[in-house]
Amino acid sequence: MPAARPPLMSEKKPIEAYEKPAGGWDALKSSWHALREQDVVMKGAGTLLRANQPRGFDCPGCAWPDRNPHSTFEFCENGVKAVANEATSKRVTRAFFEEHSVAALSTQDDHFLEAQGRLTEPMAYDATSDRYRPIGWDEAFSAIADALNGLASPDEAIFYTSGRTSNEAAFLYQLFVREYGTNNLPDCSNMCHEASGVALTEQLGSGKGSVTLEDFEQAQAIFIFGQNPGTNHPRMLGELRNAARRGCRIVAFNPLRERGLERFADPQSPAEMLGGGSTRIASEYYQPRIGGDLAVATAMCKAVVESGTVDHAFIARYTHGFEAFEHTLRATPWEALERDSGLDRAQLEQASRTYIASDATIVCWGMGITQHARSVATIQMLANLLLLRGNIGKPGAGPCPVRGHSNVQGDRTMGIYEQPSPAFLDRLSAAFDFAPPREHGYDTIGAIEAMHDGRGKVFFAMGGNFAAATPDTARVHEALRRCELTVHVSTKLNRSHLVHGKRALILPCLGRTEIDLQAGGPQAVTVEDSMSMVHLSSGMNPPASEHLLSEPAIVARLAAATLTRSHTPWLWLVEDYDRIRERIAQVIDGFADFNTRVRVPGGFHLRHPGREREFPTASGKAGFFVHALDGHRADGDVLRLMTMRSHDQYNTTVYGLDDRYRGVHGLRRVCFISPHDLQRLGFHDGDIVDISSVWSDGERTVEGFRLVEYDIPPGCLASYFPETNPLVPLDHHAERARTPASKSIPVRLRRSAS
Ligand SMILES: Nc1nc2c(c(=O)[nH]1)N[C@H]1C(S)=C(S)[C@@H](COP(=O)(O)OP(=O)(O)OC[C@H]3O[C@@H](n4cnc5c(=O)[nH]c(N)nc54)[C@H](O)[C@@H]3O)O[C@H]1N2
Ligand SMILES: Nc1nc2c(c(=O)[nH]1)N[C@H]1C(S)=C(S)[C@@H](COP(=O)(O)OP(=O)(O)OC[C@H]3O[C@@H](n4cnc5c(=O)[nH]c(N)nc54)[C@H](O)[C@@H]3O)O[C@H]1N2
Ligand SMILES: [Mo]
Repeated sequence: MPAARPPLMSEKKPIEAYEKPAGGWDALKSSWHALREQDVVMKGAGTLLRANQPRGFDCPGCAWPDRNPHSTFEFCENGVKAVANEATSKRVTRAFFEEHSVAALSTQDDHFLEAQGRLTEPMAYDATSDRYRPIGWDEAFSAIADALNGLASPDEAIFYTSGRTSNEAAFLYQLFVREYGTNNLPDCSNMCHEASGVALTEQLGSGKGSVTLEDFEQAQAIFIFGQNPGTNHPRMLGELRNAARRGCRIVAFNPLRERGLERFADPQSPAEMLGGGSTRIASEYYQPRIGGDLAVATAMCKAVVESGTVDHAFIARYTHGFEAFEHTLRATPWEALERDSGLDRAQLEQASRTYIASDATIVCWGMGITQHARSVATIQMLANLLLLRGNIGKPGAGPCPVRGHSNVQGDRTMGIYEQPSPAFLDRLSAAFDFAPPREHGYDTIGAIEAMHDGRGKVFFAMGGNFAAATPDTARVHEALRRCELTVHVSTKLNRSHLVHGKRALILPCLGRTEIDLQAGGPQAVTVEDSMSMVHLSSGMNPPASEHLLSEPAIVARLAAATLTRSHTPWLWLVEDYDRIRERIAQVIDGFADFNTRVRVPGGFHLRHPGREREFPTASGKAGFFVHALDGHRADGDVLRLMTMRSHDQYNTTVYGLDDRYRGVHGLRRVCFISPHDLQRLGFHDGDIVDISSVWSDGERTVEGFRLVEYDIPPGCLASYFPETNPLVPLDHHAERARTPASKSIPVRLRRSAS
């Protein structure tokens, strides 16, 4: 008998505290494991060397910008996982779908679905056999065209986008959707950094971050709120390490002590790898309660004002609203700030002193800030804090919302937005000779409501996993099932293919790592990172299957099939993506000479007016905004649950079952809880509980979560998404931005019955 294959990683207990720094040898081991598991060891090495290189592809992992384009390969464990899972040797073929009914596949978890490999040909759902069956591309496009043209109004169709879509595909896609006649363009941004866009646009006149990587070299202090870069933006740790080593203060606010924010051993530093050393990242680490950041930021603003260290010249010249803001701060009692933040006055004052002592400060934030009811207020308070000391439009300073998907920022720039501005539509109309719809479309929550109550009948998704990523899972599934037709352009099998409309199609597409061959030769696409750098991405692996089409080609062929009277030369445009870029240059600000500028290694930077202290708001100035506190009350047995990412997942894509830095191995249904709450509620570490959210329209429950005693503030719980998405009520979302409040779900725990 052949010997069993030895385990690649040492056998771990399910829960075992991780004492090492982030990164280090374990990051290399885990990367190697990912490559081996996907059977891409040989191809993988070559593939990885082309990640984020001038003539290579943009890593499909996160939106963190690339370092110097001429530098060597930047190692990133989770980038390796993202690439390995796209470049995998595994395939989902027609035989796979023949073997497994949709009902059978529906019993499998997200890890299983992802592990099946790349989709290989277009498939259509057949209700009689409950199976997906092969369909030709032409037949698929004409089926979608017929469904779209058969609707009573174009507003009955919904076109979702996830943030991996290239600029070229996104531009064509929004053009197609608007020529077809609707602005129903919800996207993953609606669930992600929408609150940042809403808050900053109103306040500073641009919804994007203003800093670049050079600012990270010049900052004297970097504040990081509600973000876990060790897992979600590992390349950011390199910047933080360099900053820490040159004496920049790094201050973290997070209910959990995330290892990547504490200590990092850089896999690219021989001294740290061989010498066993590491670098301390955060010089100060505060653990506010979940949702306590509005109070934290308010307290810091108060401390600045009361210490008399505001930048009066900056405030007088560039801002409005300071007097009212100052007045409110002085009137806000410290007790309220302590109660709401979960930090004591000494901690809040210490953080403020660090802020005041720095002449150049960056404030970063992630989902721990945006996915709350008061997220817009919190972000505006963080921006108030920056404005108080003129921390924008000078080297080493500014707001830095750290985006998620690798091109989520670019997709918005290209017009993937349900609320397009009249000026944008005017330019689109002039360049393409049609009358775009002016009425705003559905965002993600609006789309779910519309499909649920019958106003939305066709759902088309350019990437992503709508059925799993959205809140209120039961409601969303019902909504998708009520659709006449659901269509997914995808690389991998996921839940959204199994929770489908009466008719359903899967359209498999090329990934970033693959050669995109069109009539005009191999094509490159472009993306925009979190710091507004636009650059080229070209794949070099042969496509996973000969039947795949590129995303731009899918849009063009669908448009040609659907819009029989369009003046746009769809098929001609996709023969050579330079032609698409020429059209982008005509319509989108900042893209003049696009084809030339993007060919300079490293690409080009899109101007951010705030960098020059220009604030194109209604008043022409940056604004101070007053926001009342939440008025936090301890609420008996109701706790606040945040739903976040493990180290082994990419959003709804589950790569593995470990969360190394948090010491979890082989399981995902865990719930971190403080020793205080365990005792108070009569539970023990290891107990299995059901979690129910407490909402006006009743309870939503997920079952069988293992309680893990953890260093987390009392009243706070943490679990992974998407297992907990059924708990998020659809109407529990950010004021104005409508980002689902998936970081502050009010819940009760109950011991599981079995
Ligand atoms: N490997 C990998 N990389 C990714 C992703 C992935 O899933 N895997 N996803 C991508 C995407 S789309 C995004 S948006 C980003 C997400 O990157 P992050 O913004 O880091 O997302 P989360 O994992 O949700 O982590 C949120 C962090 O906020 C903290 N937090 C939660 N609530 C609060 C709060 O109320 N206050 C404070 N101060 N902190 C809080 C949590 O403890 C956690 O550390 O990552 C991108 N990169
Ligand atoms: N509870 C809770 N819910 C959340 C969050 C949370 O923190 N907590 N985070 C929210 C956030 S920040 C986001 S961004 C959303 C993410 O929402 P989505 O973007 O909708 O979801 P993903 O899981 O990133 O999508 C994964 C799928 O994308 C497809 N895919 C991968 N690469 C490509 C490609 O190149 N082209 C195409 N066409 N398809 C591709 C694959 O089929 C894969 O299965 O989830 C949100 N939901
Ligand atoms: Mo995101």
